[in-house]
Amino acid sequence: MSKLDPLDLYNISDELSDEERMIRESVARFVDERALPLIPECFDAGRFPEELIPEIADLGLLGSSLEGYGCAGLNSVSYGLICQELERADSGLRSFVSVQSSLCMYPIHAFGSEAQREAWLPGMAAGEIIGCFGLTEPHGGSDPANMKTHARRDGDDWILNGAKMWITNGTIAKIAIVWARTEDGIQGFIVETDSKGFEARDIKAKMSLRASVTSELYFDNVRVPDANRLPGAKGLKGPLSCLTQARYGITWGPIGAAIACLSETLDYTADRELFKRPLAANQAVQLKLADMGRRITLAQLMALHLGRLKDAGKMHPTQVSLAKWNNVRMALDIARECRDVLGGSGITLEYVPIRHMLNLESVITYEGTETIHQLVVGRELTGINAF
Ligand code: TGC
Ligand code: FAD
Repeated sequence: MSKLDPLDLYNISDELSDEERMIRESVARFVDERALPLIPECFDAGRFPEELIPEIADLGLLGSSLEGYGCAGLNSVSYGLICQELERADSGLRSFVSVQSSLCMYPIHAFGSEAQREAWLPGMAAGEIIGCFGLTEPHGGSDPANMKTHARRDGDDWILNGAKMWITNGTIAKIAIVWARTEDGIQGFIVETDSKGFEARDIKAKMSLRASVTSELYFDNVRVPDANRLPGAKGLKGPLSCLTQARYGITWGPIGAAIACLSETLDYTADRELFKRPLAANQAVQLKLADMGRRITLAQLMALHLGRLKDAGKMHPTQVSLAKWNNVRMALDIARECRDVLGGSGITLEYVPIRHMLNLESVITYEGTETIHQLVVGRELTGINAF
């Protein structure tokens, strides 16, 4: 019998097309050769590696599943694999690509006018124009229907006032997709960040996603031309549809983080000798490792099936909630357990688990907290809205 790959126990790779495998391998190469040598220092310094943006763009990873406008037009499984490989390096790198692709380019592609698509998407695919997505507000992100940021019509313009909180890429963005209450319901605006009255400030002293930019946005009578309003989005459905795209990517990303943790822990427990035998020779340790293999395999199967459903146009948002909940919880628990198995070494940035563990505390909170996704699934099962 041939030996199984400990990080792919069900040979998921065999289920991928040649193109999907090739994409995964090229992103994996970028991660190993270019990202991983930089990431621990970036995390330590609290710095996003902006110097990687041109290479990320050259690989076609920005807006990769969109058609036209300089985008690669890949399928959803390929987008998932991209997220998985990037998050094998760091959740911050995957976050950057999620926000640019699913939260900024997707709404322009799906809800924008032809002029907006032509004006913004090619530069965004090339990594020359960075976007951020402003939905969450300081008084409570789980309930975006209660947003206070508002836009008032003034001739051919809109006047925007309010604030957004916890915004990835905020201070490096050239445009912000801002969701605001209007007389005609919630609408989305492409706000140029050099507009008068717009301010972005970095949130400091984060203990999670340190290799990512997280900001607050302020709008003080910002004048936005009506030409920058997304004409195809009315109501909360607009931003929630963007979240479905990004959450889908997040069902794959944490698998990469979990794989990175398990891989390092397998090496560590094989090499480390305690009580005259390798740590991996203890039943108590093998039980932990086997359980990690089980949980990673289940997450891989879930993500792949979800991706195939999405590519067939059959994916339901509740299925995304189920997978986001399961796969982030899986990765967070595995990162914490790997940190423990590494003993004292596990608390340093020399090994990956503590960095992934800290990052995953954000991943389990953003794009809908674990509780929100549990309640979405509960609502589906019972028909009762418990929010
Ligand atoms: P509800 O009444 O359920 O729905 C309002 C309308 O939206 C539709 N809808 C969806 N459409 C697409 N995808 C989804 N996932 C959708 N969920 C709902 C729904 O059909 C309805 O349409 P219509 O036509 O009937 O009007 O809305 P609700 O107010 O009860 O809220 C439901 C709830 C709690 C699930 C929602 O508010 C929610 O998801 N809250 C969590 C908010 C959240 O996830 N924020 C994330 C902010 S962005 C972020 O975190 C980026 S991190 C980026 C990174 O760095 O990776
Ligand atoms: P709250 O909504 O105040 O929730 C607090 C607690 O209450 C949570 O545990 C929650 O699960 C629980 N809770 C809420 N409602 C219920 C209920 N009905 N029943 C039981 N428990 C409940 N947002 C953006 O718009 N754009 C971004 O780019 C972005 N990037 C982010 C990056 C980072 C690093 C982080 C940490 C967040 C980011 N967010 C972004 C915000 C993120 O989406 C919110 O943090 C998240 O939606 C939760 O909102 P909140 O932090 O206000 O918590």
